[in-house]
Order: sequence, then C-alpha cells, then structure tokens
Amino acid sequence: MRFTYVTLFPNLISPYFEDSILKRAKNNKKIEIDFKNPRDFTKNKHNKVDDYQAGGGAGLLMYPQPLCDLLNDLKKKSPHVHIVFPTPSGKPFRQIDAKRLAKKEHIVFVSGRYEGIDERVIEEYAHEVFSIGDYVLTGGELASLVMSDAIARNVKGVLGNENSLDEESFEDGVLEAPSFTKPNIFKKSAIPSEFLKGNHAIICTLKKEMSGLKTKYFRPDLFLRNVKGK
Ligand code: 6GU
Repeated sequence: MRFTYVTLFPNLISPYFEDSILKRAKNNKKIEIDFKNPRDFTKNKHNKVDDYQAGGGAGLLMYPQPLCDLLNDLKKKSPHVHIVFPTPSGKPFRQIDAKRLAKKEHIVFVSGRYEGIDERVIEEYAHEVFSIGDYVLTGGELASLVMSDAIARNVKGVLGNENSLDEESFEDGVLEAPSFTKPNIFKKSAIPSEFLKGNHAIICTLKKEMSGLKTKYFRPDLFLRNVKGK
C-alpha cells in the first residue's frame, strides 16, 4: 500500500511513521509513504497557495491551479490512484471504509489548510470525501493520518497478529467488550470471576453481553442501527 500526502505541512505527518507498528510496516515495505507540496506547483512570485473567498466570508481558500497541476502530474505517473479529500463536510469515515480501502494499491490524501479548498477541485478529483467526526480541525493532515492508520492496520502483514483484527470494536457493529490483565485484584477491584476459570464458551457469552450493554449505553446510535438491522 502506498500513501501519498498532498500537504503544505509534511512535517505534521511524517513523524507518525517513525515509531511502533507503522515504522515496522514501512521498514518491511508493507506500506510506503511520500509527500507532494502544492507550493511546489505555484506559478506566482511569492508561491502563494491561497486566496480570498468568492462572495466574501472569513478566511482564505486554496485556489485550484497548484492543486490541479499537482494532481494531474500524480495521475499521469500513477493512473490507478484513489484520491481522498478529508473535510468536515464529508461522509463519516467508518471501519468498513478502512477495511475496503486497505485493498487499494495507492491512496492519495489531499489536505486542505486555511478555510479549505475550492469546491471545484474536489468535484474534479475526489474519489471519496470523508469526515472523521463532528468537529472542525485546523487542516486535513490529522484526519488523513487517522484514516491512514485505520487503513494500514488492515493491510496484510502490518499487524504482528492478524487475529487482533477479529473481535475488535465495530467488527459486528458493536463496541468491544472490556478486557483485563494481571493483577487479578487491582485497587480492590476484581476481574470478573468467570474470566479466571477458563470456560471459553461462558467467557464468550459474557463478553457478548458486556459488548451489547456497553454499546447501548455509550453508543445508542450504533445499538439502534443493529436492532434495525442496518
Ligand atoms: Cl476530515 N478535516 C478537517 N479539517 N476537519 C475535520 C475533519 C476533516 N473531520 C472532522 N473534522
């Protein structure tokens, strides 16, 4: 899997791949990353990438030409890229999207800064437009990283133990059951006793019950979606 980040600020992104699982994945060539800077495609003296909004409105927007030249260049070199625009006005990014996108060869994340990107660029180039939640970030970089991380861990060979991909939150549309490790008693609080007895059928039933309760309590929206079978 190759991730290309189109960003004015590559330094916001690159350190995330310098530690832990994604560092190993990069070293093992399970994932490859590179960066393209729209500023390198400007044609004006001061390498300006932003401009005032048509019709007024607070803040500046990234205007089309540098981004379009950059993306045309990218598509010419890699015709099969899947281009993603992170924006708070996109559709919600979910676990099923992470799994689906993990099968792509090459994903490009186009991060806007300032108040965002001229809509015509998104119309022209986006294969998908995602939001990572109902809040506004200062730019698309963090959102791109969030999505890349969720995608990368579904790429074959990235996680040490592929079993960790089963049984996790959202796998069956429910939150993961609580889990415990040693010590058996921590600050007067004991691990549920069945967990220590080792009857896996009982533990499995218990976990399913806890999973359901947790989902109902913290995510009534997910719970109802399951009840309705959507
Ligand atoms: Cl994808 N981008 C930005 N800038 N803000 C966000 C977001 C994305 N998702 C939620 N907030």
